[in-house]
Amino acid sequence: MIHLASDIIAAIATPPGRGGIGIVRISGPDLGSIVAGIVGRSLVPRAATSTAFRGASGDALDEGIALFFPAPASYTGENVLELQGHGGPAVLALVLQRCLDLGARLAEPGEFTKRAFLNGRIDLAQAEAVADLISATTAAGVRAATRNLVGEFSREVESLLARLVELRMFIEATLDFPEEDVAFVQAADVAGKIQQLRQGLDSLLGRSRQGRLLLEGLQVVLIGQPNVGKSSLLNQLVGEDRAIVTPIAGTTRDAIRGSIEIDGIPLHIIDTAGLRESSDTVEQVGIARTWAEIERADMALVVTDAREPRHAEDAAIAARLPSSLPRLVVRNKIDLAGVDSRRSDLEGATAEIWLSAKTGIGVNLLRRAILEAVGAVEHTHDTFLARERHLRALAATGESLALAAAHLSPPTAPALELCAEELRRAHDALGEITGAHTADDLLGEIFSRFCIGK
Ligand SMILES: Nc1nc2c(ncn2[C@@H]2O[C@H](COP(=O)(O)OP(=O)(O)O)[C@@H](O)[C@H]2O)c(=O)[nH]1
Ligand SMILES: [Mg+2]
Repeated sequence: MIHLASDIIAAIATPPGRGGIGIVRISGPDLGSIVAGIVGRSLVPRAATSTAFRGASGDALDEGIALFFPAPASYTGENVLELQGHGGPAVLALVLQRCLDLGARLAEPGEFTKRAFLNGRIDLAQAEAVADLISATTAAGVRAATRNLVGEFSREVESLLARLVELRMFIEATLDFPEEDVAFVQAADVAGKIQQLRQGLDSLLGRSRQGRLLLEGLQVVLIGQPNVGKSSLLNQLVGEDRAIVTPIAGTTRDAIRGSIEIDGIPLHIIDTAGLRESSDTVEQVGIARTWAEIERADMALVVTDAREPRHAEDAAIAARLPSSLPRLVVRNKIDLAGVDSRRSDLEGATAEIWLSAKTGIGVNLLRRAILEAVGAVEHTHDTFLARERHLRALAATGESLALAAAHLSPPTAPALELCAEELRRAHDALGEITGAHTADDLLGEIFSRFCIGK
């Protein structure tokens, strides 16, 4: 697929501000006039040429390295020129303006990468990985984005697609022989093959969900009765006094956030107003916010006082949490209760961590338990940095495959038509990830979130 853009785009590719080096990047079908106007001589492909960058009157605007990458072996697949000069905003603006005067236009955000996609240099999931790699804030996030960028995620998607296409071809072909179809389909174990596809898809979905955590982090909400030590625990986890701690119940009203990283996984810890019946209007608003935070959270830490581990109010709070929300019970203030953090029980759905938010004893156990509870421990090495869009597409594919399978038990002739239709839907949904079938508006949406120059 060769997409020929007719115009030349240019942008400053390095971040704004002052730096040792600043790069203006230019891409288009024919850069002859730009090279001639700025460099004044032809460039050897992919060789660094030390040169002045010249303005309209021949005066040097800057000097640096010019690099020419002829199509199609360039980032965009078009002819690309990189002018690597000095990293000052004013000098870069002059060089960029010179490119515009010579016929280029200012690139839109993500337009270089969009051209790379349209020219078949990378697929859509890889294009998104470019943006994710740039915005990754942790080492684990970078590794996961890079795996997408080099196409590992796309290869897994493509391999599932290939198996799906094969199944579709088989079923569509069988439909042309209505006499034989049912027996045929049974003999070929289509149901078994759909089942295998679903397993492959589930595995990919699991690893992709995990990868998303690496990029965006996990929302962990601290909840419990007033005064059990939620704010103290936030401060202890974050390592600084973020939230106000007092012996007065009802101190925390606004949800307070602190971000930390455990083993490369970003966690956003949210301290909330303690849950109790209150006649104080401000506290009531705070408690309403607590419930709103619980709705958005990936996991809850139910903080309790270790001196009263069987408090009825704690059980009532836990019972009001959404049943699907993963949680850990924290028994705080063990320094006052006279118990040991070794009492912690990390197994099972009722995992309990005994700690002291004040002294810090047992808090490391909590860090580990959080990662384990969200399954982040075993997966950090083969995850993919999936976006919401990918997760939705994978989930939609899975739903269609489940319906396709359901139509096969038993495989009657009309049901086979329905099965074929569901497989077609699954194919569409899965194809969206790498952009095999992608509507233009989706492309606009994806690339507009890039920075200019990418
Ligand atoms: N001794 C001791 N006191 C604690 C501990 N955690 C919290 N506190 C105290 O308990 C009171 C309430 O703590 P705070 O963090 O404000 O509780 P919150 O209302 O749940 O946010 C404060 O006086 C804290 O110093 C702990 O582990 N040990
Ligand atoms: Mg508090």
